[in-house]
Amino acid sequence: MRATLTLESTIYTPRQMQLPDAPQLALAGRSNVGKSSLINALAGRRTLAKTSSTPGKTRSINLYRVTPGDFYLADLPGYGYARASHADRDAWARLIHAYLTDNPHLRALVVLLDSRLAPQQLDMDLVAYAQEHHIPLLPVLTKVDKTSLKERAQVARRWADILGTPEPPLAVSSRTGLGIAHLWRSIERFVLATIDESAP
Ligand SMILES: Nc1nc2c(ncn2[C@@H]2O[C@H](COP(=O)(O)OP(=O)(O)OP(=O)(O)O)[C@@H](O)[C@H]2O)c(=O)[nH]1
Ligand SMILES: [Mg+2]
Repeated sequence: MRATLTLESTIYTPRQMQLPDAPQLALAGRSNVGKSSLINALAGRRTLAKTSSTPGKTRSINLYRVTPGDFYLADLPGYGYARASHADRDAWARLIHAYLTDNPHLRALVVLLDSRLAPQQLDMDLVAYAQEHHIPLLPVLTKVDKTSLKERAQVARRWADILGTPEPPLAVSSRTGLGIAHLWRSIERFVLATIDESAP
């Protein structure tokens, strides 16, 4: 898909939460897992979303408008970085909770999972949270340029077990572009499913 992404709003607090009246998918995952890099890879641009090798780069919900298609991708701040204070963690939880619940336009949570790591408790907590709130999941294994096929397959199998899905998470690399076209197709499926549901 040839898409243009435009940063439309930046939300730091639940009070700033003015969401567009259009379908949205949100990218969530641990800090440093590669959410902002994935936004750039999807956009085919290097510097649209700010990335950093230091965890905790994205501190706001950044909403990107996708055209054509007229839907939104939200880059969420990452969780679980060691230097975050309790206050930071509370603020993160409140912001994400406010966004994820009470958002009738949220079509799916794209959960980013590091292909180099065994499933982490915080990631499993996020998955459980989404399942409790009936938010559809689109699981993605990131940074697969850093892992062998064998390592990746092992992590993917463990995640398929945890998620209770026959399909393993989608493998992507923002560095090489592997899996990006496939991810676009999956994203489009979630957006189009809405249109079908709302058809008379
Ligand atoms: N090798 C490799 N490195 C990647 C890939 N994606 C991201 N990175 C690197 O991982 C680091 C973190 O990337 P970000 O995209 O900033 O991560 P984030 O999830 O947005 O992090 P927060 O904003 O802190 O939540 C950066 O140094 C990126 O260059 C990838 O596909 N392959
Ligand atoms: Mg980020």
